[in-house]
Amino acid sequence: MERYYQPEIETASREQITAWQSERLVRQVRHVWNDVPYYRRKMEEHGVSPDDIRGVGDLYKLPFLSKADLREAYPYGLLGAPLDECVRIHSTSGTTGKRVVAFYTQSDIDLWNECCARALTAAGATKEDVCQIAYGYGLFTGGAGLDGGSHKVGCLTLPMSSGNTERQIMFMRDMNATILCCTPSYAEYLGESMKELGLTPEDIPLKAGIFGAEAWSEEMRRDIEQTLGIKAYDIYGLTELSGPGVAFECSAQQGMHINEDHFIAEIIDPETGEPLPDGQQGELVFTSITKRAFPLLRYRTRDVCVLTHEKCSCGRTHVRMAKPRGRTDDMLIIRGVNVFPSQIETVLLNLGYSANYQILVDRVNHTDTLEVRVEMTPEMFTDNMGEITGRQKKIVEGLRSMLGLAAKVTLVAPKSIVRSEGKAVRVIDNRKI
Ligand code: DLL
Repeated sequence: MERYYQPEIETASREQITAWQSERLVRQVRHVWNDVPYYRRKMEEHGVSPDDIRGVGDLYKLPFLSKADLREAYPYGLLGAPLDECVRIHSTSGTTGKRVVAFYTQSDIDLWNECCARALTAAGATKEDVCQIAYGYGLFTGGAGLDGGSHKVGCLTLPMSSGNTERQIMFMRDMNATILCCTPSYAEYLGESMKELGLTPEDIPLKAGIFGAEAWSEEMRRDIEQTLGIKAYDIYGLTELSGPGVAFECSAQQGMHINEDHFIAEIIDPETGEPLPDGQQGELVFTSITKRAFPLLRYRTRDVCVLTHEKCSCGRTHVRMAKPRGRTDDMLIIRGVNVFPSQIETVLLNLGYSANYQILVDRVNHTDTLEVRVEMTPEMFTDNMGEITGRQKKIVEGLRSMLGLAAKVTLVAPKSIVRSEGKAVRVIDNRKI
């Protein structure tokens, strides 16, 4: 019944996985050496040739690729297949500098769809399910990736794209959607809108959600699970490697299994570039070993994460990544203290607030300032100043004990912070301007 559970791959022994990875890595290195002059030059500068790479154990010899390389090589410099063999591009939103454009051959698309199909299957999807896809369609990979996976599993697919929340809820109810795919912040927004319409979890047919594309905390997961009455699964990926489905959660919900037959994962010390062992936090680096059109070797994601090879109760053997804590470039340094937005989110959700907040950073008289604006939920809304001050004080204390920093906290009225239909933008750092 579960067509895209592939136990021969997903529960393979470590020896088998390493053998596949070694064979594919050797082939991929030859491919980029022969077909991607930009990468060949990088390898030559680094003093390494394909003969030096005999297996996964030699991965560390290869140079890293970074976002800066992708910008420099834009648009065709890292292309690994003739353009007439490419059938699609996708692109990141590119808030700073040039966008990243990734190319796909048909076989790259097929493998990507397979990764997304595995993710859906791990969340319980079968061909009996109706899968509502509320990730954006277009250059963003979320819509197209989950759409391809949903077709492979055989679900009835609702290609909604993001936005138009009332229509989402209408289709969800009329078409009996059982699986929802969107960003976690949009899932929260959908839940909030349902409540406003007087709908309870019993009124909606959903059983599971597949949420990713941005960092979200365990507290936010609990919140979404309660509001929508579903099991909420995490999914991870990035445009440069294909899109969603690089890693996905199983029913154990103890980290995301990385599709190791397609990607080799490493954790490195972001300062020194040294590989770190299991359990140590560092920057996630990926090597794609099956992609033809856009084959990236040792690509630095800037995502801060931990890996574990410990046995998973679901039976899958592929290495798991913890929820990314944030990105090295999301990390705020406030008065010398490293702050991840996800830490602030944890404090707020533990105190009963929703994930509708904004972090404002500025510099006044040469000193960094941190302000957190938090929405009151409709239930806690009041104009009693004493009560508001008391609540603000509690949050300030919570933030001080989590971060070791004094923050200004401002409680604002429900629905006064703009909602996101895609990835939420929660940090406004005015120091850079
Ligand atoms: O966000 C691909 C995607 C679409 C993943 C739908 C999951 C679901 P990009 O726009 O290129 O691709 O952004 C990639 O988003 O490096 C992470 O920083 C972040 N990210 C993606 N998934 C997660 C997640 C898509 N589950 C960047 N948790 C990545 C935390 C995530 N961060």
